[in-house]
Amino acid sequence: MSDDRTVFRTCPLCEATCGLQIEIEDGAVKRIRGDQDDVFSTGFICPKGSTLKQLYEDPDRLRKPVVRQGFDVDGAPVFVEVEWDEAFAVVADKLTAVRQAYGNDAVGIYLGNPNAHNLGWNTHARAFLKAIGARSVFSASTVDQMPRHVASGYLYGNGLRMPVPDMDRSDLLVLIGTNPYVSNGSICTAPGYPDRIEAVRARGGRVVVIDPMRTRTAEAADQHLRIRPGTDAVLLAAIVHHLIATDQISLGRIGTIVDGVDQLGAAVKPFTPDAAASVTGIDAETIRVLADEIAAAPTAAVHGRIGTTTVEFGTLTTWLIDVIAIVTGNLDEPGGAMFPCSAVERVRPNRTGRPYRVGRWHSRVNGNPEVQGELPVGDLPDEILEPGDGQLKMMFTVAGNPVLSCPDSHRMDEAFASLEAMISVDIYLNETTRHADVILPPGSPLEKDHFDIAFSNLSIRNVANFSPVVFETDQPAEDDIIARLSMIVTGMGDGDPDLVHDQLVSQILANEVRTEGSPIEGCDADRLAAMVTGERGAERVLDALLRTGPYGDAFGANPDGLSVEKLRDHPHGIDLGPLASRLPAALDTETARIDLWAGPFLDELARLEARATEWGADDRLRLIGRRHLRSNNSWMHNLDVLVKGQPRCTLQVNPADATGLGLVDGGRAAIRSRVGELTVDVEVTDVVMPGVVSLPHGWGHDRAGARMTVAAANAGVNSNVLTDPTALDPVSGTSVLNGIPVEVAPA
Ligand SMILES: Nc1nc2c(c(=O)[nH]1)N[C@H]1C(S)=C(S)[C@@H](COP(=O)(O)OP(=O)(O)OC[C@H]3O[C@@H](n4cnc5c(=O)[nH]c(N)nc54)[C@H](O)[C@@H]3O)O[C@H]1N2
Ligand SMILES: Nc1nc2c(c(=O)[nH]1)N[C@H]1C(S)=C(S)[C@@H](COP(=O)(O)OP(=O)(O)OC[C@H]3O[C@@H](n4cnc5c(=O)[nH]c(N)nc54)[C@H](O)[C@@H]3O)O[C@H]1N2
Ligand code: SF4
Ligand SMILES: [Mo]
Repeated sequence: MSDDRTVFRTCPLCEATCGLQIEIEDGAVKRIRGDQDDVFSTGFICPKGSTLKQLYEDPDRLRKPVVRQGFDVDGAPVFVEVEWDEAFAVVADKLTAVRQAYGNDAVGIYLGNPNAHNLGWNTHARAFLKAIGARSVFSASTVDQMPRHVASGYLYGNGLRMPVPDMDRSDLLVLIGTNPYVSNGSICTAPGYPDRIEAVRARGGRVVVIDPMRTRTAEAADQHLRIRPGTDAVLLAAIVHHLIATDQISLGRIGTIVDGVDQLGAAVKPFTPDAAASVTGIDAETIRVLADEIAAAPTAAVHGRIGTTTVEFGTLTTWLIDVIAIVTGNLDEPGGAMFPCSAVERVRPNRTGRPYRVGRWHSRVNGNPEVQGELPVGDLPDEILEPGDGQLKMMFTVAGNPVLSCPDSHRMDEAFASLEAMISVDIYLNETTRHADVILPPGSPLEKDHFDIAFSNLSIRNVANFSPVVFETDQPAEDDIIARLSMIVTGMGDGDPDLVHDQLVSQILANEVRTEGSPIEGCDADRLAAMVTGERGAERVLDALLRTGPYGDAFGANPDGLSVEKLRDHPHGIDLGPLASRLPAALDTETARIDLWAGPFLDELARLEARATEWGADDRLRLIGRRHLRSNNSWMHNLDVLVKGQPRCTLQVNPADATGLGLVDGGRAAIRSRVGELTVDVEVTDVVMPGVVSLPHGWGHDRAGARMTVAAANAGVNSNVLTDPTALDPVSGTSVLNGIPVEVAPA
């Protein structure tokens, strides 16, 4: 029987959550296009979206678990395919051996970026993390957005309460250190982001981009300000300074719930626009005019991403962005910075009566504080390699490639190679997973249910969209894999994953029936559990979350409300409307107020002042990163359609610097940082500002023993060989990936 059909689903590859229309002919994907009827993306798609076909078909993608059985004569690991039960038995043996020899503190975990896009991980992570009980949890968050969580924690009492730019209604959009024409946006789920930027201008608004590079986003903006890497906090503090000095503070509706505005003036006093000009490279008058424009615009949204978070003052920078929204009356107002309300969120304020805290424990070797339950990933190599009590001997990695994505890659590689045991949940045998004893491969995206639990909380419209499995497979998805791992870890043996799925559903419902204000408060949880639908574990947990969420059907009490079944009937998604003001109800601070000085920000401003003086006298070349539309961190370089064409892993150098350094376009350069050295192809271009060089991350696919044929043929070099693991934002533990001091010379 031929399998011909058209299906619709949400692309899980980046934060934009585009709707895809997938045509299937004879059981194979014929074509993937943007879904014109998707309620949110209305047909937008980027070149990666259609590659779900190539990813599904990629012969290198693992179809069965593999277990490492020694090394070949060249030292490369040798893997053999095994059945799932056998693979889980090896996991259990390894875990028991390590725990017996060293105790539970010897077990750590690294969580990669695709988890955020994965339904099964989002529904089941809690079970696994609780079971494993590890203090050594590391993730891509500390090479990414951790400053955003920490700033939110202190300001709003909840590290997951993140404002997004309400750009569809903004009169002024200021984008700092983000390049959505390439990345398609981050901590701002907005499919068709480029079109939305153009729409701001088309309706008479203004778009300003602040970036050391003349990016495609900068080219599309009304104004582009080139800034010296790492100095954004100085610029933003100067904006606040000017707003206060010129009496342009206007708190608006939330003025009654904000404390500490009076102290701002003294705190930002040293950061005059004139002082900021010499540090940032942006002249004082331009800074004043930008501040005036933000104050004068009917609505303004300032949004910062990677260029503002992966720097030494990442948390302070993020806090300053929110402070500007607060003091100009743009927080929680249409057209400003607003809080989404996801279909799966628990809406009731969760006031704990306790302030937001970090540092509940510290990394063993370097003593860095825990944040959001994690330790800085820059500390991971030391935690593995440095002997002593609590040394890590076993790691789990789930959807992560830290050997390419995290600082000081050579040492990270050495660390993973030295482990006594390593288990990876991953779809590829790559630079990181080649060190694993067992790789457990979930199916490809087309073989999994999908709902964006994480990104519906970061979305510029409230939308709900469920995507059922397209192709059945006997490869389990993350929910089943994580359930089985949780049982092994808790000593329940290798049981039926349904036990874990059912337990998760029961916990959600039991909690809800006990919670004041829940739509199912006081109901019989067991009776409701029997009403939960879904063929798979993640789907059932999602159903429980949706039905008890802010738009849920409350198991019949609100018959028009959401459930998985209802979403299945709406393959193009359900639009839940524009963002609405949510403060003060959405505050989880102990006082239900916003205290600007909760947290270390006064000290951070003092630290910034001291550093700014040093920066003024420091003219070393600075390395920053860059993304490409056809990339996705380190893991999509195995798809020929995405890597063909000109090699993209080049060091971009400004013509003036090239002349000074004796570099030529197409030549080779040696680039050296405090921790590493690389030889790389040079591209001379004035896209990058003088004094700055740019190299993309996620390359360097030349390690023996990986099985990524296409990537190996387009290896490139790994920029994180140059990243210094000790350079971090001390507040959030986030690595400095932008503004790294380097020396460059002809090779
Ligand atoms: N120098 C520099 N370094 C950077 C950055 C930078 O800008 N500059 N950016 C940083 C950022 S923002 C991030 S998020 C990190 C990313 O850091 P990581 O998340 O560690 O790296 P990725 O390259 O995203 O690797 C993802 C892994 O998940 C696997 N995978 C893909 N899909 C699935 C799936 O469905 N299930 C499972 N189980 N596995 C899957 C892939 O095979 C790969 O092994 O990199 C960071 N590193
Ligand atoms: N095509 C593609 N899309 C992606 C990814 C990908 O790898 N490829 N990765 C995804 C992930 S995991 C994430 S987190 C997002 C990231 O999303 P974005 O943050 O939008 O991604 P980038 O393109 O890295 O943009 C960062 C910008 O900051 C600039 N910058 C560097 N240093 C500084 C600085 O000190 N100050 C300022 N103001 N700017 C600076 C850089 O030049 C760059 O243009 O993208 C996601 N989308
Ligand atoms: S922009 Fe992101 S979500 Fe949209 S098609 Fe491209 S990769 Fe997929
Ligand atoms: Mo990221």
